[in-house]
Amino acid sequence: TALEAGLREALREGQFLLHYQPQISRDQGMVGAEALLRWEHPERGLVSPAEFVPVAEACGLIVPLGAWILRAACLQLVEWGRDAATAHWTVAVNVSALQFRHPHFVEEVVEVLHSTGANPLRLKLELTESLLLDDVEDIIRRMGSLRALGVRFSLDDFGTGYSSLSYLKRLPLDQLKIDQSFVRDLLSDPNDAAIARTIVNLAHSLDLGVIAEGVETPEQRDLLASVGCLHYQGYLFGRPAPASALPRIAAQVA
Ligand code: G
Ligand code: G
Ligand code: MN
Ligand code: NA
Repeated sequence: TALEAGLREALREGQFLLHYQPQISRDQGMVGAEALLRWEHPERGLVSPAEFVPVAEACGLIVPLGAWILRAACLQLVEWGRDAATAHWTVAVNVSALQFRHPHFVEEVVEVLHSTGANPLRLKLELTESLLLDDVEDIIRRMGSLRALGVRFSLDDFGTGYSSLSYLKRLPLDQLKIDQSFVRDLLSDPNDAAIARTIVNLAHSLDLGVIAEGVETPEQRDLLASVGCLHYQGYLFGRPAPASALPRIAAQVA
């Protein structure tokens, strides 16, 4: 298709870039950022990944594109590592299920970490529950290999997918990410508040961290804090933006 050809050209011509959205700890200020892919199209301007990631997945381009994303995010980590004020920041990278189950995924991550010199302890991979539709034993093995290097895992869009509790217990995860659909109406919908509380309690009982996404108001943040969620991401703190926007946000939440 035309979009597919456009994506291949974009990768060749360097039209992709990463934006970063801050991740905030109530007690420690900014602790990292999620990398979010953008396509700077020569005519259309910034194109949302919601529009093209599914196409990149369908045509297999997500594999080389995913490798580019990982490398760019690791180079950013190295950049942050040069400054004492930012050296502790983590970067969270979205990995599509298709990319994760590619036979060379683990080697690819190892190669990118090695060639960029990024600290694996600062790299967090965001996986979605759709991953669990595949061979779970194999997924666990792959996660284990990367975790042995220090790489951490967050389960994105949590609560919207297929997780069974038995899988959750077995996956070597570090964090659950409460989906923004539960945060949006937190103050008006008692069901959402109950779901958020349940996810937080589940995370704590499994000894996992928990972060809420889509936090747009102080009231949402406070309600989340009252049920024990102390990490946040959302427009309240900052929209996805070039890395150069992060220091000012970090100073504001310090
Ligand atoms: O940031 P934004 O709202 O535009 O992201 C839209 C969707 O695209 C989200 O579901 C997000 O997870 C996905 N996405 C953003 N960046 C990446 C990326 O680097 N890799 C993958 N696989 N998906 C991404
Ligand atoms: O699927 P994933 O969770 O990776 O994608 C996150 C998406 O949520 C991105 O498209 C990002 O731009 C968007 N996003 C981030 N913060 C907020 C927020 O506070 N409100 C809303 N509505 N969307 C957000
Ligand atoms: Mn994500
Ligand atoms: Na999400």
